[in-house]
Amino acid sequence: MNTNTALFLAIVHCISAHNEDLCTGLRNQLQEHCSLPESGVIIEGRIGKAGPQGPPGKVNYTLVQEKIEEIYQKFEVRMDNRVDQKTETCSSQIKLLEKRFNSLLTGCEKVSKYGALSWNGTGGIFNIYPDNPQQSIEVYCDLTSDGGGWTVFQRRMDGSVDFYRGWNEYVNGFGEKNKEFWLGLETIHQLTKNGNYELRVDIGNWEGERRYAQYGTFSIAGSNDNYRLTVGDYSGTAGDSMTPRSNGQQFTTKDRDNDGSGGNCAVEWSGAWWYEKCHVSNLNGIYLVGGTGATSKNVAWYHWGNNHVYSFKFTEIKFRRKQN
Ligand SMILES: [Ca+2]
Repeated sequence: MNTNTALFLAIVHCISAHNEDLCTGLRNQLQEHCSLPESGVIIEGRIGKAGPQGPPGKVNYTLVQEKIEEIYQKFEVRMDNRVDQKTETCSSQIKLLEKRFNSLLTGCEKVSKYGALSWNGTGGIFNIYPDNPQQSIEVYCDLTSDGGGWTVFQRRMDGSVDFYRGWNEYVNGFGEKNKEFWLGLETIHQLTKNGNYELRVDIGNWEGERRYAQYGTFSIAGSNDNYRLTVGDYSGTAGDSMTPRSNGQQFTTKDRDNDGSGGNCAVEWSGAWWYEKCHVSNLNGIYLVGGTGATSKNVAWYHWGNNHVYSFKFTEIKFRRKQN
């Protein structure tokens, strides 16, 4: 029987017995009992009699501190676990998104300037993922010329890089992609071996004029065929100085003679190119500041350059996947 029930029964009894004193006493008790605040409220002062006195003691603050630390550490571990769990879920989701995004960036035809690692106003350096969304290749993309989408594989602009190099360097590439460079025959082959590609050569002279040669047909064979060039279907303003002596030729360097000459055209003309016997273009030749005093060993483009005796200030060679 709880207190409330006992009091209720007592009141019923006192009313039926007409006992005034008992009723008053019970009423007071009931009032006191019912006016008690709800649980959880702190009451100032003591209610009811004090209990028996306990033995004298002292507070062990070290123990209290230890207990608090133990509780806090448990709490910290629980929080860390939750944060770790969340981080793991988030980073795996980010990786998945990255993979999906990368699988879209198969070449310079698919990138936008907002994804550039560095940007110079008309093009920039990008990571592309031609075969595998986890394996990138760093390339320079020209996103402006004739609608953009070009992968640049050669640039001359100031003579800061030596282009008179051997076979392995022409296979693997050299230079810096936002300055003077050669991307590498093997990379060019790998990036163009599937599908149809076109070629563009941009040339600038020392008088500030730019011209171009564009080719609707372009492919480069693999190493087993010494990166033989197929080029054709010319259009442009610079004249066609690729098809006549370079179409159908293997690549030749100073230490690897694959040309149609009795000697080595790369040695003879101080370059590295798809030489026949030998050339009407020599864009990897010696860089001559000012463009004069040339001897065909220079950066030559026969059909614009007053035969061979003009060395150009600027060249860029690039390819793009054809849309159909
Ligand atoms: Ca030869």
